[in-house]
Amino acid sequence: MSCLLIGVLKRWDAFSPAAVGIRSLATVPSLPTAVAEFVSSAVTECQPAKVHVVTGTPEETADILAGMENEGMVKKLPKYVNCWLARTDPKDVARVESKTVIVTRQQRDTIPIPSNGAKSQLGNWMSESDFQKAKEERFPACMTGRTMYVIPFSMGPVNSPLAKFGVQVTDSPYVVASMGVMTRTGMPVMEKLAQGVEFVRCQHSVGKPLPLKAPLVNQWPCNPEKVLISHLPDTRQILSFGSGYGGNSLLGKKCFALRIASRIAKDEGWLAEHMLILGITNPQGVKRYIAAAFPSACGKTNLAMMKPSLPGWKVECVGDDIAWMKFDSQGKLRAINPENGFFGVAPGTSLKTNPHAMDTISKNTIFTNVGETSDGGVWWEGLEPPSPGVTLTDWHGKSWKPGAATPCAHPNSRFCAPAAQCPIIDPLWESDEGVPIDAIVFGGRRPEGVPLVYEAFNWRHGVFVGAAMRSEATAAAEHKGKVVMHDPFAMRPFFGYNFGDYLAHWLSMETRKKPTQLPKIFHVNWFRKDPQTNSFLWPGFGENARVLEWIFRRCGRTSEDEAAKKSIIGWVPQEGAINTQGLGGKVDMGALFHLPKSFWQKEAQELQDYFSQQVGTDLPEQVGRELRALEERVRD
Ligand code: OXD
Ligand code: MN
Repeated sequence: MSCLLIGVLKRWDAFSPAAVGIRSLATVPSLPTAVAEFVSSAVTECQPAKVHVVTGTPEETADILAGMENEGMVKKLPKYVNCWLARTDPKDVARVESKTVIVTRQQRDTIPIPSNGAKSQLGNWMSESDFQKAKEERFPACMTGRTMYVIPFSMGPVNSPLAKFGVQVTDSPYVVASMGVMTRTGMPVMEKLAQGVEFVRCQHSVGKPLPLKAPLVNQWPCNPEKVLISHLPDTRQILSFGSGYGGNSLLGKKCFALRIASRIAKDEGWLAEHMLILGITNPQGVKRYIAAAFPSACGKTNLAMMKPSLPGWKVECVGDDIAWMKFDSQGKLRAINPENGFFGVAPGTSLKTNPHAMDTISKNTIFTNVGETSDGGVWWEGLEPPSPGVTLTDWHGKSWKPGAATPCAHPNSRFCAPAAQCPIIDPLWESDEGVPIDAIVFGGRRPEGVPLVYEAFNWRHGVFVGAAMRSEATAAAEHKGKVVMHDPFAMRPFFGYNFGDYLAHWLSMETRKKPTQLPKIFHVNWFRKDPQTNSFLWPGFGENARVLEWIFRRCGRTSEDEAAKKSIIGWVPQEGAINTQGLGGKVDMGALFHLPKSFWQKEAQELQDYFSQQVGTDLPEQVGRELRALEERVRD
């Protein structure tokens, strides 16, 4: 290929004295040298028809969306301001965990070796030679006829010492528009890159060169048979092929901010976690920040934006999915949200469950695979029925009626909205130094046996509680059915390196702080069910403030007091210590805190089997000791 259109707009002039027009590959170096080298090599491999360096201006985003609208890839939603609807190929609707790999020299750098030839549940390793083969089968000429967009981006506030940088090349304009929401892009990032900061090299293609051999479904290019989401942590590279959807294609999110970042964090002594961050203020005006890890689609966004039911309490949102946390020079754990937007699960989001999210997504939002109303709006399961006379179209684009056998919105349909639009965004959400974390909360969907809340005895026990997390599968990835899966630290699909080393890294945090400053660790379960009726025992949502109040009170306390007593699994609330005023006696607190020994004996056995089969000799001794201590405590 000899000619490329380098769409470098005016704002890049500092880097590109004369960079508009038809250019040869030789003009790519108008970008900072290391970026130009990366782009050149991607161009040579992928052979796009054009290269467009993304500036992130509103005009440019509007042009990109208008281009997609012309092609029928997105639709404007006239009911709202600057909102768009994309329908994907039904074969490209979720993260594909089975095709997500980490490439390292040794398998054990990526995953513990499971015993008895079992398959690892803690990630997929690919050898360097298999990766080379897979790459050569996919990327050469994969962008023929398409535009390669170059997106410089920052994860975290651009000037934060905790921020990290990336450059994503992609042939998907949908990805450009979404990355513009989810990350910080534009001139300040390019200036950092020009100063020579390190950056993660992210290469993405939908894998559908032009001309097409067969018509697209929903104008959504993808190549499901060839999907591969690969990570090279040693060289800080991500190569993603075949999917345009969410965590497979918005490479700043799961691929960078969790998988690659967890490895960088290990190397540099900090933590990259699948956690929301919220600030909570009591009626006296005392504020604490909490980070909380829940598996995908377990209500992190709802909790992060909660409207507390308790009078006088206030929750503010720092982030809903990812936390980067580091002990500062005072020994306090500080967290930033590396993202700039919310890529939230739509179904179940409503004025009742998350009024603040509903406000957030009322403008400048890209919706994907939700239902559409005849008056130009969106709809999904959990929302009020549309007004009389308004009809619905489902996520396939077919007419849909309530009560139909299939859902109107795909269960993993999403909204992608700027975080700054959240009405309760925390005043410090973009603070360079991050917010001080007082408590870390783990949780999952546990229909039986696991109480509403308990507190770990200490940091080491807390690390064990994180390692022991289990949860019912959800639609965020390709898993089917409601099977309870191990999901340690809610990171099972996102570990960037061996889980045993990850645990050792968490344990090592004890030595990085002042003795008094370690956050407390808790476990919550909003999803316990009444075995008789199969209905949830706890109302959840705004009522979860009652649990956060208890957590708030326990911060700074170390032992039994009027709020907490010791149990077989950790500190639990004393009777009456959770404020139930106003719940109207409808909630069976006894059932929510019942701790059947037989359940916990089975749980301990299950954990023993899991650790020995999946983690083996990579399990740190301290975690093994915590398991034996649990076995002791639950023995009859
Ligand atoms: C997400 C996920 O999209 O966890 O946040 O799958
Ligand atoms: Mn997530």
